[in-house]
Amino acid sequence: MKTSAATLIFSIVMILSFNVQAELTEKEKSMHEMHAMMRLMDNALCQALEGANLMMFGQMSGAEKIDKELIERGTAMVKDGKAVLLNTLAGTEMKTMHKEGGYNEKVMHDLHSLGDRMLHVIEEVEKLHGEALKQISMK
Ligand SMILES: [Cu+2]
Repeated sequence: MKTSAATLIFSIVMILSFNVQAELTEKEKSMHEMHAMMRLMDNALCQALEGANLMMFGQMSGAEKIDKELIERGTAMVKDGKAVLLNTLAGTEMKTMHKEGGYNEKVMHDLHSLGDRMLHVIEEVEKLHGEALKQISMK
């Protein structure tokens, strides 16, 4: 009798510990996914800012033939950086994560507000460069 009770208790403990392990693994998995998303967002922001610099340089370097290439390349980099940010924040992967749940709410909230600010930075840089270009062409 004692043996079967011990076996039953052992089985219950094992089942419970497996459940706890599964839950931890799920949380860890979503934390890794969010971390990967943040790396992608960091890279997209750097790319867009570097692109904006190329555009600005192309507008004022005076190397006519290369300027066109700098501006085109810069424009593509800004566009791509913004697209990567938007896709990370609201694309299929993010929608799936939200549907499945199990992630850390605070980290997810912070990730989205960081992403919104990154987009804002890119838009501000674009606006400033646009205004600078207008000032140059008015002279
Ligand atoms: Cu999210």
